Amino acid sequence: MSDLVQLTKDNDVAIITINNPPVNALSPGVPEGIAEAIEQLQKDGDIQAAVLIGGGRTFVAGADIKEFGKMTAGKSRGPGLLPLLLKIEDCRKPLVMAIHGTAFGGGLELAMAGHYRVAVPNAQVGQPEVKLGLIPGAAGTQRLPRLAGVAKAVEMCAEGNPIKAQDALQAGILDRLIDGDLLSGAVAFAREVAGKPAPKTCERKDKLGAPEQNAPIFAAAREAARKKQRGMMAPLAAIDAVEAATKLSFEEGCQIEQKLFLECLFSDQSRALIHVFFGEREVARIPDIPKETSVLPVNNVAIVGAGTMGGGIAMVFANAGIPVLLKEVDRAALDRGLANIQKNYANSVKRGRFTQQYIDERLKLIEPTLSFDGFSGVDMVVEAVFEGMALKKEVFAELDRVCRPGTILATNTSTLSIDEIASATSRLPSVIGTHFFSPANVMRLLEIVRGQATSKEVIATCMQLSKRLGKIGVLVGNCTGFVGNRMFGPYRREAQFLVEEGAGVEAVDKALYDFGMAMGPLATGDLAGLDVGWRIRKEYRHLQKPGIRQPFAEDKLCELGRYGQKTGVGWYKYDEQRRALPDPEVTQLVRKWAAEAGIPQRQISAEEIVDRCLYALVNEGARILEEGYALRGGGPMWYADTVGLKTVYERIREFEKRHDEIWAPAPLLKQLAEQGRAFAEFNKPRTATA
Ligand code: 3H9
Repeated sequence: MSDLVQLTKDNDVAIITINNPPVNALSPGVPEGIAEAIEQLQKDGDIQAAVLIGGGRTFVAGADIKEFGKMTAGKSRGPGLLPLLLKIEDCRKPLVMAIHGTAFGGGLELAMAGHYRVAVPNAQVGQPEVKLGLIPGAAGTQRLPRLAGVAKAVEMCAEGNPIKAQDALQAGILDRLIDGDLLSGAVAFAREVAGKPAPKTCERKDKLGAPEQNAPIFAAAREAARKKQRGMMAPLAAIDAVEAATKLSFEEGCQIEQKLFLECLFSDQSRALIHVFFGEREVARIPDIPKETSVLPVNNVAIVGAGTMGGGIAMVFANAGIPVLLKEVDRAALDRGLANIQKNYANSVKRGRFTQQYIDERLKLIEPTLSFDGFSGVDMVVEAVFEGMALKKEVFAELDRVCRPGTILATNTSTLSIDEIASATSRLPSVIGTHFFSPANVMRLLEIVRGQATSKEVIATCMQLSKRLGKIGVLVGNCTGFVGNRMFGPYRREAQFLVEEGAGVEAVDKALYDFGMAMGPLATGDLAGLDVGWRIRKEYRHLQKPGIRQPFAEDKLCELGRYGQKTGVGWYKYDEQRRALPDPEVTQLVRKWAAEAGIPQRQISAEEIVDRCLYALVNEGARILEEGYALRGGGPMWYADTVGLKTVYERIREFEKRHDEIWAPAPLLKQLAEQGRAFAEFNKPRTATA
């Protein structure tokens, strides 16, 4: 038998254990090992029943995602799960699936092919394939509705969110929860059912519902998928596959599922989402900071500044169960900050994201203060005051005085030099950037900015902390705007230029929304606050090269007090529910300013809008990669690779001819395009980040 699967005996019960760390994925060798174990236990006259369990931290977290790339490249025919699952279901001796950790994707499909399922209370089950642009491909869409009913199966397969063991028990996916030792509980359960006929999930029909009951479920799910997972093909395919389960035989339903699974597997969407899955894990790998690097404890934190960012960051820590001391300079600002936090939490309760009890517990973790008293007792400070170097240095000098040695001193600056901020302290190795994106309690990206002298322990701690906070921590180098805002700058610059050249505000946003962005760039500016960029531009105005075109519309909107959502007007005007409405006044103003600046007005196509905004991102991204401020390329670089770098390069050259040196192609882009290569192949010795 393969090393990945072991067969042992507890008297009359066979125990199959999968040992494929870290998550017992169904990699090559695992399905074969399970099949062999089933054959052996069938032949063994002493065996009356069997248990299948995962070794280590979890049951089976799914098919091996690495195999999908091999399948699309024609190098693998896939894990061959369907025949294995039929073999399990046909086994004459009852087979009990014992679940701890996560039974996800192929893991849940495996479990559902067993005759019974038991789990520890903190286990989770789910069909998360849609998050990879896929649908369950081993009869999950056929067995799940048979166990849990159509509505639950549609929800789980189309949305991809896991459910807890207790809910799974209620839904009929599990047969029993086991308190205490899972294996002993599962073996005892197996003895209870030994000798009885083994129920087959595929033969059940009692939960498949009637067409008139099912039709509204499918219709509502399709509508929700079109809205919430806009443009994604997998959720709709998952709904189609579950619908097939209600209309066709099990075998025919499986065939439909296979066809849809393969369509999704060979799509660009799934390729991109699988890239994201591994990318989000790859970011944890930093060449000069090995996994074993020691980390510092972070059991409590202090935050300086209770504005939009400080308040959001306080919520992030509180949500992770970490007590927060939240400091402001005066009572009014502190009260405003706390009121905002309460309002945000109240909204989450309204939307059903959190319960009132959860919120009450979080709020207890946030202790407001007007002084630095208590800062000597915290493990980490996050500074989130206004974006100005003089102020930041003042705060850090004070932190240096009041914090005990070893406290991590982090700044939430979005653009300023970490090294210069650190120079206000006597402890350069403890200073780091932790740049949260607005709204901090929602956005998943957390840039961790490495200063020249930041210690490896402090970096490793912040990287680990980001996971605890539910963020994707990405280590970046200390350049102006770091990586996120440095790329975002040219993207939003082009959005403004386009409006100044005659494109409508809504036309710019719509083009990028239709492309697939969650929001258009101008609406995003309104959400984050136009004054943030305005303040930063003022700080850096002295660095601007004379004679280079600069966007002016947002600065002028800010001069009129139009900061975006927070003032009720920005690029758009906002109603009570913060819904954006077109504002003809903005159009008139921009046309007037453009005339004053002598900018000729013209019709601009959606294609040009998308190309200019996205290729501005790509061009800047190429510079950042080449300069070593990012360790690896991200989403825009992946997109450029899919378009083909030669095409991207040529289009950028066109823009350069029309708009001058701001569009000069990045040397790395030019080089890769000429060599017929892609950003994914670029692997440069690291400088600023490692
Ligand atoms: C599927 O099953 C299709 C089926 O219908 C069948 C079709 C025929 N494969 O996230 P972590 C790696 S599709 C390969 O840091 P955590 C991961 O890359 C699949 N590798 O830990 C990482 O590697 P490294 C459906 C996988 O504790 C390491 O394991 N299943 C897989 O925060 C640890 O992962 C899913 O979509 C995998 N399936 O979270 C589940 N899963 O250390 C995807 C993980 O080298 N996985 N790895 O960076 C997850 O959601 C989380 O990993 C999990 C653990 C919750 C399991």
